[in-house]
Amino acid sequence: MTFTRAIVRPPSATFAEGLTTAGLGPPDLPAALAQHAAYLAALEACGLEVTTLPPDDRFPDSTFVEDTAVLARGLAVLCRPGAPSRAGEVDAIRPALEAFFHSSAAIEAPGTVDGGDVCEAGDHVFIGVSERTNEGGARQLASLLSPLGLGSSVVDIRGIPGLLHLKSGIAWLGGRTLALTDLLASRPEFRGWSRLPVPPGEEYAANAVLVNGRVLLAAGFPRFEGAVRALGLPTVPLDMSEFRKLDGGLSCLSLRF
Ligand code: CIR
Repeated sequence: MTFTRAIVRPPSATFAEGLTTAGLGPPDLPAALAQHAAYLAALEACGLEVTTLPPDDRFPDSTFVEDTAVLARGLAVLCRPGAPSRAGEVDAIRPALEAFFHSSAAIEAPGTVDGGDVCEAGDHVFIGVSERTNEGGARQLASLLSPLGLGSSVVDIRGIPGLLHLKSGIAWLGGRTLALTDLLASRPEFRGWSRLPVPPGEEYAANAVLVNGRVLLAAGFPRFEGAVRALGLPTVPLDMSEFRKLDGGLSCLSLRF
Protein backbone atom coordinates (compact mmCIF):
# COMPACT_ATOMS: atom_id res chain seq x y z
CA MET A 1 0.00 0.00 0.00
CA THR A 2 1.50 3.32 -1.08
CA PHE A 3 0.42 6.50 0.66
CA THR A 4 0.50 9.86 -1.07
CA ARG A 5 -1.28 12.05 1.48
CA ALA A 6 -1.93 12.52 5.15
CA ILE A 7 -4.12 14.75 7.28
CA VAL A 8 -2.93 15.98 10.67
CA ARG A 9 -4.16 18.47 13.26
CA PRO A 10 -1.68 19.95 15.77
CA PRO A 11 -2.60 19.83 19.46
CA SER A 12 -4.68 22.79 20.57
CA ALA A 13 -4.42 25.08 23.61
CA THR A 14 -6.82 22.74 25.45
CA PHE A 15 -4.71 19.62 24.73
CA ALA A 16 -3.90 19.02 28.41
CA GLU A 17 -7.64 18.49 29.09
CA GLY A 18 -7.75 15.40 26.86
CA LEU A 19 -8.88 11.99 28.11
CA THR A 20 -6.23 9.92 29.79
CA THR A 21 -5.62 6.90 31.96
CA ALA A 22 -1.83 7.00 31.63
CA GLY A 23 -1.02 8.59 34.98
CA LEU A 24 2.10 10.16 33.48
CA GLY A 25 1.22 13.72 34.41
CA PRO A 26 0.01 16.62 32.26
CA PRO A 27 1.51 17.07 28.81
CA ASP A 28 3.62 20.09 27.95
CA LEU A 29 2.03 21.93 25.01
CA PRO A 30 5.18 23.49 23.51
CA ALA A 31 6.92 20.11 23.64
CA ALA A 32 3.87 18.44 22.08
CA LEU A 33 3.86 21.00 19.27
CA ALA A 34 7.54 20.37 18.60
CA GLN A 35 6.97 16.60 18.56
CA HIS A 36 4.02 17.06 16.25
CA ALA A 37 6.13 19.16 13.86
CA ALA A 38 8.78 16.43 13.78
CA TYR A 39 6.08 13.84 13.08
CA LEU A 40 4.76 15.90 10.18
CA ALA A 41 8.27 16.29 8.79
CA ALA A 42 8.75 12.51 8.99
CA LEU A 43 5.59 11.94 6.96
CA GLU A 44 6.84 14.41 4.37
CA ALA A 45 10.20 12.67 4.26
CA CYS A 46 8.30 9.48 3.39
CA GLY A 47 6.91 11.29 0.34
CA LEU A 48 3.49 12.30 1.67
CA GLU A 49 1.78 15.58 0.97
CA VAL A 50 0.44 16.61 4.37
CA THR A 51 -2.69 18.68 4.95
CA THR A 52 -2.47 20.43 8.32
CA LEU A 53 -5.84 21.37 9.80
CA PRO A 54 -6.04 24.22 12.32
CA PRO A 55 -5.85 23.32 16.02
CA ASP A 56 -9.36 22.97 17.44
CA ASP A 57 -9.74 24.20 21.02
CA ARG A 58 -13.23 22.75 21.31
CA PHE A 59 -11.88 19.22 21.33
CA PRO A 60 -8.80 18.53 23.49
CA ASP A 61 -8.27 15.13 21.83
CA SER A 62 -8.66 16.43 18.29
CA THR A 63 -4.98 15.98 17.44
CA PHE A 64 -5.70 12.21 17.43
CA VAL A 65 -7.30 12.47 13.98
CA GLU A 66 -6.98 8.78 13.18
CA ASP A 67 -9.88 7.98 15.47
CA THR A 68 -12.36 10.00 13.40
CA ALA A 69 -12.32 8.06 10.14
CA VAL A 70 -11.33 4.84 8.40
CA LEU A 71 -9.92 5.42 4.92
CA ALA A 72 -9.77 2.43 2.62
CA ARG A 73 -9.56 2.05 -1.14
CA GLY A 74 -11.18 5.38 -2.00
CA LEU A 75 -13.86 5.18 0.67
CA ALA A 76 -13.95 7.45 3.72
CA VAL A 77 -15.91 5.94 6.59
CA LEU A 78 -16.72 8.56 9.19
CA CYS A 79 -16.45 7.03 12.63
CA ARG A 80 -18.71 7.42 15.62
CA PRO A 81 -16.28 7.75 18.53
CA GLY A 82 -16.98 5.82 21.68
CA ALA A 83 -16.07 8.71 23.97
CA PRO A 84 -18.85 11.33 24.09
CA SER A 85 -16.36 14.20 24.44
CA ARG A 86 -14.92 13.26 21.03
CA ALA A 87 -18.18 13.01 19.05
CA GLY A 88 -17.89 16.50 17.53
CA GLU A 89 -14.47 15.74 16.07
CA VAL A 90 -16.12 13.87 13.22
CA ASP A 91 -18.05 16.88 11.93
CA ALA A 92 -14.88 18.90 12.29
CA ILE A 93 -12.89 16.57 10.00
CA ARG A 94 -15.64 15.91 7.44
CA PRO A 95 -14.87 18.87 5.10
CA ALA A 96 -11.20 17.91 4.89
CA LEU A 97 -12.13 14.36 3.91
CA GLU A 98 -14.73 15.49 1.39
CA ALA A 99 -11.99 17.37 -0.42
CA PHE A 100 -10.21 14.08 -1.17
CA PHE A 101 -12.89 11.35 -1.07
CA HIS A 102 -15.89 11.23 -3.38
CA SER A 103 -17.24 8.18 -1.70
CA SER A 104 -18.17 8.27 1.97
CA ALA A 105 -20.16 6.39 4.56
CA ALA A 106 -20.74 6.74 8.27
CA ILE A 107 -21.05 4.49 11.29
CA GLU A 108 -24.61 4.88 12.56
CA ALA A 109 -25.94 4.85 16.13
CA PRO A 110 -25.92 2.82 18.26
CA GLY A 111 -22.72 1.61 16.62
CA THR A 112 -19.43 3.13 17.71
CA VAL A 113 -16.02 2.87 16.06
CA ASP A 114 -12.74 4.63 16.89
CA GLY A 115 -10.27 4.51 14.01
CA GLY A 116 -7.55 3.42 16.45
CA ASP A 117 -9.33 0.07 16.68
CA VAL A 118 -8.95 -0.59 12.96
CA CYS A 119 -5.75 -2.21 11.72
CA GLU A 120 -5.43 -2.60 7.97
CA ALA A 121 -3.09 -5.40 6.95
CA GLY A 122 -3.08 -5.61 3.17
CA ASP A 123 -6.41 -7.00 2.06
CA HIS A 124 -7.45 -7.88 5.59
CA VAL A 125 -8.64 -5.59 8.36
CA PHE A 126 -8.61 -6.39 12.06
CA ILE A 127 -11.33 -4.54 13.96
CA GLY A 128 -10.98 -4.28 17.71
CA VAL A 129 -14.02 -4.33 19.95
CA SER A 130 -12.94 -2.22 22.90
CA GLU A 131 -14.20 0.28 25.44
CA ARG A 132 -14.63 2.61 22.42
CA THR A 133 -15.69 0.39 19.50
CA ASN A 134 -18.74 -1.78 20.01
CA GLU A 135 -19.85 -4.95 18.26
CA GLY A 136 -22.51 -3.17 16.20
CA GLY A 137 -20.00 -0.60 14.98
CA ALA A 138 -17.52 -3.34 14.08
CA ARG A 139 -20.21 -5.18 12.10
CA GLN A 140 -21.18 -2.01 10.23
CA LEU A 141 -17.57 -1.33 9.34
CA ALA A 142 -16.99 -4.91 8.18
CA SER A 143 -19.95 -4.72 5.82
CA LEU A 144 -18.78 -1.38 4.40
CA LEU A 145 -15.29 -2.80 3.74
CA SER A 146 -16.33 -6.13 2.29
CA PRO A 147 -17.49 -4.78 -1.12
CA LEU A 148 -14.06 -3.18 -1.46
CA GLY A 149 -12.44 -6.63 -1.31
CA LEU A 150 -11.31 -6.19 2.27
CA GLY A 151 -11.94 -9.14 4.55
CA SER A 152 -12.13 -8.51 8.25
CA SER A 153 -12.03 -10.16 11.62
CA VAL A 154 -13.09 -8.87 14.99
CA VAL A 155 -10.70 -8.97 17.93
CA ASP A 156 -12.32 -8.43 21.31
CA ILE A 157 -9.76 -6.61 23.44
CA ARG A 158 -12.04 -5.67 26.32
CA GLY A 159 -10.34 -6.41 29.58
CA ILE A 160 -6.80 -6.53 28.17
CA PRO A 161 -4.85 -4.15 30.42
CA GLY A 162 -3.11 -1.23 28.75
CA LEU A 163 -4.96 -1.47 25.43
CA LEU A 164 -7.12 1.57 24.78
CA HIS A 165 -7.43 0.59 21.15
CA LEU A 166 -6.50 -2.50 19.17
CA LYS A 167 -3.67 -0.62 17.51
CA SER A 168 -2.19 0.15 20.92
CA GLY A 169 -0.89 -3.44 20.65
CA ILE A 170 -0.49 -4.25 16.97
CA ALA A 171 1.13 -2.89 13.83
CA TRP A 172 1.10 -4.22 10.29
CA LEU A 173 4.64 -4.38 8.91
CA GLY A 174 3.78 -5.39 5.35
CA GLY A 175 2.97 -8.73 3.73
CA ARG A 176 1.79 -11.19 6.35
CA THR A 177 3.81 -9.70 9.20
CA LEU A 178 2.33 -8.16 12.32
CA ALA A 179 4.08 -6.73 15.35
CA LEU A 180 2.10 -7.88 18.38
CA THR A 181 2.35 -7.44 22.12
CA ASP A 182 2.40 -10.66 24.14
CA LEU A 183 -1.21 -10.38 25.21
CA LEU A 184 -2.35 -10.30 21.58
CA ALA A 185 0.20 -12.65 20.01
CA SER A 186 -1.42 -15.75 21.46
CA ARG A 187 -4.87 -14.87 20.17
CA PRO A 188 -6.34 -17.22 17.56
CA GLU A 189 -7.26 -14.31 15.28
CA PHE A 190 -3.57 -13.93 14.39
CA ARG A 191 -2.81 -17.57 13.65
CA GLY A 192 -1.33 -17.93 10.19
CA TRP A 193 0.37 -14.54 10.40
CA SER A 194 4.07 -14.04 10.91
CA ARG A 195 4.27 -12.50 14.37
CA LEU A 196 7.03 -10.17 15.50
CA PRO A 197 6.84 -9.99 19.29
CA VAL A 198 7.03 -6.59 20.93
CA PRO A 199 9.45 -7.07 23.85
CA PRO A 200 7.86 -6.92 27.30
CA GLY A 201 8.34 -3.45 28.73
CA GLU A 202 8.30 -1.91 25.25
CA GLU A 203 4.56 -2.35 24.59
CA TYR A 204 4.03 1.32 23.86
CA ALA A 205 6.17 0.97 20.73
CA ALA A 206 3.74 -1.54 19.21
CA ASN A 207 1.75 1.35 17.77
CA ALA A 208 4.11 1.82 14.83
CA VAL A 209 3.21 2.73 11.26
CA LEU A 210 4.57 1.43 7.97
CA VAL A 211 4.73 4.37 5.56
CA ASN A 212 6.05 3.69 2.08
CA GLY A 213 8.66 1.17 3.18
CA ARG A 214 9.76 2.87 6.40
CA VAL A 215 8.50 2.22 9.89
CA LEU A 216 7.71 5.26 12.02
CA LEU A 217 7.94 4.25 15.66
CA ALA A 218 8.18 5.76 19.11
CA ALA A 219 11.74 6.65 20.16
CA GLY A 220 13.20 5.00 23.23
CA PHE A 221 12.36 1.35 22.55
CA PRO A 222 15.65 -0.05 21.24
CA ARG A 223 14.82 -3.75 21.35
CA PHE A 224 11.69 -3.34 19.30
CA GLU A 225 13.38 -0.95 16.89
CA GLY A 226 16.23 -3.45 16.43
CA ALA A 227 13.75 -6.25 15.74
CA VAL A 228 12.04 -4.16 13.07
CA ARG A 229 15.37 -3.27 11.45
CA ALA A 230 16.31 -6.93 11.46
CA LEU A 231 13.36 -7.48 9.13
CA GLY A 232 15.10 -5.16 6.68
CA LEU A 233 12.79 -2.24 7.35
CA PRO A 234 14.34 1.20 7.92
CA THR A 235 13.01 2.85 11.06
CA VAL A 236 12.23 6.48 11.89
CA PRO A 237 12.12 6.98 15.68
CA LEU A 238 9.97 9.86 16.87
CA ASP A 239 9.64 11.31 20.36
CA MET A 240 6.05 10.71 21.46
CA SER A 241 6.36 11.47 25.18
CA GLU A 242 3.70 14.21 25.34
CA PHE A 243 1.12 12.25 23.34
CA ARG A 244 1.73 9.16 25.43
CA LYS A 245 0.64 11.13 28.48
CA LEU A 246 -2.83 11.25 26.87
CA ASP A 247 -2.85 7.55 25.90
CA GLY A 248 -2.05 8.57 22.34
CA GLY A 249 -0.03 6.37 20.04
CA LEU A 250 1.97 7.35 16.99
CA SER A 251 -0.55 6.13 14.43
CA CYS A 252 -3.39 8.22 15.82
CA LEU A 253 -1.73 11.52 14.92
CA SER A 254 -2.51 11.13 11.21
CA LEU A 255 -4.94 9.87 8.63
CA ARG A 256 -2.91 8.37 5.80
CA PHE A 257 -4.21 7.57 2.34
C1 CIR B 1 -8.49 9.31 23.93
O1 CIR B 1 -8.54 8.78 25.05
O2 CIR B 1 -9.39 9.19 23.11
C2 CIR B 1 -7.27 10.13 23.59
N1 CIR B 1 -6.78 10.77 24.75
C3 CIR B 1 -6.20 9.29 22.96
C4 CIR B 1 -6.61 8.66 21.66
C5 CIR B 1 -5.51 7.89 21.06
N2 CIR B 1 -5.91 7.30 19.85
C6 CIR B 1 -5.31 6.25 19.33
O3 CIR B 1 -4.39 5.72 19.91
N3 CIR B 1 -5.79 5.81 18.18
